[in-house]
Amino acid sequence: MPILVVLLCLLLASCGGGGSSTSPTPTSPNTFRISSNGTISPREMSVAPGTRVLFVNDHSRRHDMSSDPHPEHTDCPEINQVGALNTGQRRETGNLVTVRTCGFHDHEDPDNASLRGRIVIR
Ligand SMILES: [Cu+2]
Repeated sequence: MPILVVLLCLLLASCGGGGSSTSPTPTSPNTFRISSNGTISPREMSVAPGTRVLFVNDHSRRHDMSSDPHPEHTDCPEINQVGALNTGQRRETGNLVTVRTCGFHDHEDPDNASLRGRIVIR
């Protein structure tokens, strides 16, 4: 009998009475991070339609994350919502609702391969 109760709890995820299904973990799994050596990682990420992606800048200088192509930034305007990130700042994209591949770059350093990447929405 107790085993059955535990199984029901796992299936329904509603035991405990909190009523909240949000995780207390503050960091999103869908995160691009610019490290202290100025390299973004990962280089490519696959997400489901409707996902927001977080950009975190741990580098000692500002980076302006923008959609390809440079300088128009027209492919995936949701990425342009990230914009300029000073050291220590983080910001999300808009909802990436269209199934496609979105390239991005640092608008202030557009040819730097260490700051280019892709989001595959599928
Ligand atoms: Cu640009």
